[in-house]
Amino acid sequence: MKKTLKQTLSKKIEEHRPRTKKLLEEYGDVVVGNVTISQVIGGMRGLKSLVTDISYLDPEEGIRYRGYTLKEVIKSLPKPKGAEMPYVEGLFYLLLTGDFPNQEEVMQVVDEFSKRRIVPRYVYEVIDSFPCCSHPMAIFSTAILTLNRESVFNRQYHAGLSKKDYWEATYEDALNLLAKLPEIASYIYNKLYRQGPRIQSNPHLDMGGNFAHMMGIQNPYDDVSRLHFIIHSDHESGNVSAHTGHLVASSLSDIYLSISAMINGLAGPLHGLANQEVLRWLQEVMDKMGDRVPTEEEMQQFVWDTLNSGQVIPGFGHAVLRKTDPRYMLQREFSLNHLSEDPIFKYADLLYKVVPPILKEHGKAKNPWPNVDAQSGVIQWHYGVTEYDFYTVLFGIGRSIGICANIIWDRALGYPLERPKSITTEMLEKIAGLKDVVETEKH
Ligand code: NMX
Ligand code: MLT
Repeated sequence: MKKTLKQTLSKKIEEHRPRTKKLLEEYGDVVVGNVTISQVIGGMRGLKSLVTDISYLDPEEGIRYRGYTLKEVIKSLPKPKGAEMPYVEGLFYLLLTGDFPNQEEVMQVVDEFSKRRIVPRYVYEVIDSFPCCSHPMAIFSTAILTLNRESVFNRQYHAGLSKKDYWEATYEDALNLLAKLPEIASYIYNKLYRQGPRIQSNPHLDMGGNFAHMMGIQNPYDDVSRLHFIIHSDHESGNVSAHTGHLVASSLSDIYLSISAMINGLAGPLHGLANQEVLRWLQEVMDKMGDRVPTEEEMQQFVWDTLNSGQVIPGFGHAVLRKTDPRYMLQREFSLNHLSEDPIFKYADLLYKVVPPILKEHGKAKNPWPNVDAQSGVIQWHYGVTEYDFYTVLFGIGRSIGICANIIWDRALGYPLERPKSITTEMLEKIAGLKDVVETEKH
């Protein structure tokens, strides 16, 4: 009998623990890097202060999961019969263990997810009681938060759980939550935008297939969902959502509290909400153009108008990347194969051409190239999900997979409460050698 994911993970954790212990006990004083004033004031850009082995973001190359590029991940993970994109459950296996699962191993995880997918009724009641016009991200975050009473970790912690076993209870919570996210999200979608009878999940389908089924959208929306969840799952640990998840979990808040919090961070327009902003912004051009795709000159003017009014161009730029996001390119490739004739794709294609030179000329953004959010909504729109307020919920399902994997490992390696030190502006001025200036100004 093949080992389960949990058994395989347990072995990996035992093997890894001495590495962290050795670094801490024998090399704890080795300097990793200096911290500059611009990093302290400027959102800690580039400050090496987090550890994760699950993914690494190279500014030029883009993200690697467990050392593999996204192309390699998509090529090497097992796929459902006839599908273009792999099982999302297989990705979870890879993120947790660093190994590509075989067919039998991935089917065990599919089965685990299927068994854990049923959402308690009270969650639906909470969703139903939201006032109208609530943003789907607020509803999604609350629905996840509501599940906190189910936490296995909390129950076991209060019964006296040993620190070395924290990860196992966290693993149970993570699987229980991840299995339910497609159900919760599709319920929110149907409630807000379809008002029809809810489509019940199909226990024989994988995560992506089941999500497409519950959304009531024909294939290849199953592959769209698999691709979307996989490429959004992780982006190393410093981005707002991953960092929030890690930070909240570091106080031993359970998975539900941590993932709900990370969803709130993802819901900001500089982060995940940019995928909704791209479509909202494009709608303005579409409204002006009617049925016509704008000329290059018209689109350039629109981009300049946005910049000149002091707004950012959503879907472009990045805090770490200095090249086109490979997640953008994968979605562009998919779009070229499946929706190249759709006017919405032509709009995105035009932006791909006109925005980078304008941002370069504008001279502010360090990275003028498109990020993941410039293309994801275009694909959703093509398959009928035109309610762009919902797009960040889709990002949130994907991101939860990576963050859950990270939190399980955080617990396994005993990472402590996160607590950096803050200082005052006056202290910074003293460090900068401006002490006298400050004292003079005070008198
Ligand atoms: N349009 C206009 N200005 C921009 C853009 C953009 N797309 N990107 C950066 N800038 C500006 C930025 O606002 C800043 O201006 P100021 O000096 O006046 O504060 C300046 O360029 C330098 O910013 P950077 O160092 O290049 O970028 P930073 O690391 O601060 O921020 C983002 C990164 C992603 C927040 C920024 O590029 C942005 O606002 N992009 C648009 C929103 C977006 O697409 N976010 C999604 C990112 C991916 N995700 O899913 O999270
Ligand atoms: C992400 O996927 O989290 C975004 O690209 C933002 C980031 O990495 O900073």
